Amino acid sequence: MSHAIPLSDAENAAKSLSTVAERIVASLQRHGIDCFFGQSLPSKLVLACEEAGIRQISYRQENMGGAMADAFARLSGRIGMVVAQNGPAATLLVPPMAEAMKAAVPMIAFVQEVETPTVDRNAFQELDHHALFHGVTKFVRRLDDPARIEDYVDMAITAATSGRPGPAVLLLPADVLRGRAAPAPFHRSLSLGHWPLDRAGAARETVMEAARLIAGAKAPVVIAGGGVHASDAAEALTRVMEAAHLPVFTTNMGKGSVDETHPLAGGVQGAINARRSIARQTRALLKDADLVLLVGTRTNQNGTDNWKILNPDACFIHIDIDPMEIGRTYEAIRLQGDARETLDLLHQALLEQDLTTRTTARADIEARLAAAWQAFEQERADTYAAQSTPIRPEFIMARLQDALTPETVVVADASYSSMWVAGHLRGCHPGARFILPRGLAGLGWGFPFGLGAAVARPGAPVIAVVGDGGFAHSWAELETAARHDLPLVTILLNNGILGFQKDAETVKFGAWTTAVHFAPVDHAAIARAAGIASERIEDPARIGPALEAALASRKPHFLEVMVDPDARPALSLFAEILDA
Ligand SMILES: Cc1ncc(C[n+]2csc(CCOP(=O)(O)OP(=O)(O)O)c2C)c(N)n1
Ligand SMILES: [Mg+2]
Repeated sequence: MSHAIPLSDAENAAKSLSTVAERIVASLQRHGIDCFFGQSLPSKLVLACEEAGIRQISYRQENMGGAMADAFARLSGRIGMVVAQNGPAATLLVPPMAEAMKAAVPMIAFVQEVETPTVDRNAFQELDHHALFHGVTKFVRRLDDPARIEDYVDMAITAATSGRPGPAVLLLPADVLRGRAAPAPFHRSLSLGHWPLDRAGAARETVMEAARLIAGAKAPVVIAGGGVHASDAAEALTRVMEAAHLPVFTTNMGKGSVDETHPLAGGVQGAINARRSIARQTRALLKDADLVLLVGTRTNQNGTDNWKILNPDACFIHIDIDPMEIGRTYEAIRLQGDARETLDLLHQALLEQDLTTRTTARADIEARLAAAWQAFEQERADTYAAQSTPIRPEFIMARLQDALTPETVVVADASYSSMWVAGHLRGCHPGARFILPRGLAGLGWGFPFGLGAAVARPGAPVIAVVGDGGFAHSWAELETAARHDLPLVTILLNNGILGFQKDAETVKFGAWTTAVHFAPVDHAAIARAAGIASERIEDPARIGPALEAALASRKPHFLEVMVDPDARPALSLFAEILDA
């Protein structure tokens, strides 16, 4: 929904402002941006932001600031904003933009550009930013004309928040920022900093065809991806699930898009499908499916376990905002549109069908799913309840499960942290959020994701689960957490190794390289040195009470848990080891 402010106010405000930087700030306010991740640069812009009351959350390194902006966007429904210096600082924004690009998360970066008269003279820290950002953004422009400030801010934000969302960059030459703004030739009053910006549904006739096919199918299933969360479509998906009695599975990014304790919920499907996984127990339901409704998913390698878990002979229906994702691998009835809007249309169309086949099928589906969850609980019971030392990560997940509330946000780094969270926690309401860097699965995103999440949801409990390898990318941001007093509870799984790396090399080559074992690190001491309450935990009995106290403190808190280096998540790659 767009929120217009009275034109006269905007015009008056614009007239009374003098510099380009100040006029950019007025635009940011119009777009509802009240905070950003930065490190003072571009100085003129950041000074103007702070003067206007837009809060700067200061990062220690640009990689991390970009990841914070990403998680902020995923959880707030608003665009994430990050700012940086030209040259080396700009290069460090590339990794978080790459993740946001692949995961379809809207981000706007304001990057300083060298002074206009020095362009193409090898100015200090001059770099071809257009070329730099080309592969990781939807939009890169330089603002040169002091009369076109609003045009370019609005274009960049529109690019980020519309269609398939993603990062946009506005390059701001330092001299232009300091210079006087000129009157804007056209009025702009809309607020565009929320997403999805436009909510177009798929065409009615195609929706009707999809509804007819679902009503007539013998064994339809739903695969829900991250697009369901992006579109705030959890309730809409739940209505479709209920109306047509459809079993719903999710990808890692779609985790929580339906209540995972609902009798029609099948939990996460994908590559975590070996021993001690729910996916292993529900796989037969996918194999038996004669119709697959895909919602907001890229049908990527991980989500489909190498494109093996879906029956290729099934009829596919695909709802996606991005027309290129529809039919990428599985040719499908094309429902191109916003997930929430299209699911609502599908729901209405389903109610016009004879749903007798679906109604009759429900009891059997629920029985199969209940049996699957029960078999999963039995199979994982040994590790989930294990009081052993070093501690089993599954036991930590059991304590985390006890602590989950409808408001809790769980964030994880790539590698095993993501897999323990995706594979063992059970979201207990539609739209429960688990923020995982599955765009590219880069190491080091977990901790800054947690910080961005804590900014986006100030009242909510936020817990980040990270590995010792990935966390080392982000140590410096402990000071960020302390300085801004962000109530993030971090659980570090210290197994002393690059766990996935070591185990994957073992499976593939029967050997591992010298890089995978770390020297011992006292992470709790590092956190303490940065001013954060911390504890190293070696006794499993401490986990529950420590977690409870950390959450109750509403302060940044760091729990380093010494975990079993031989604990492996149920990744299909490890199927043979785990079954041995
Ligand atoms: C930026 C980046 N570098 C390298 C990798 C490759 N990689 C994937 S998992 C992994 C090991 C992670 O170790 P740690 O963070 O300690 O987690 P663990 O698996 O031990 O729980 C590595 C090196 C990656 N995914 N991203
Ligand atoms: Mg590790």
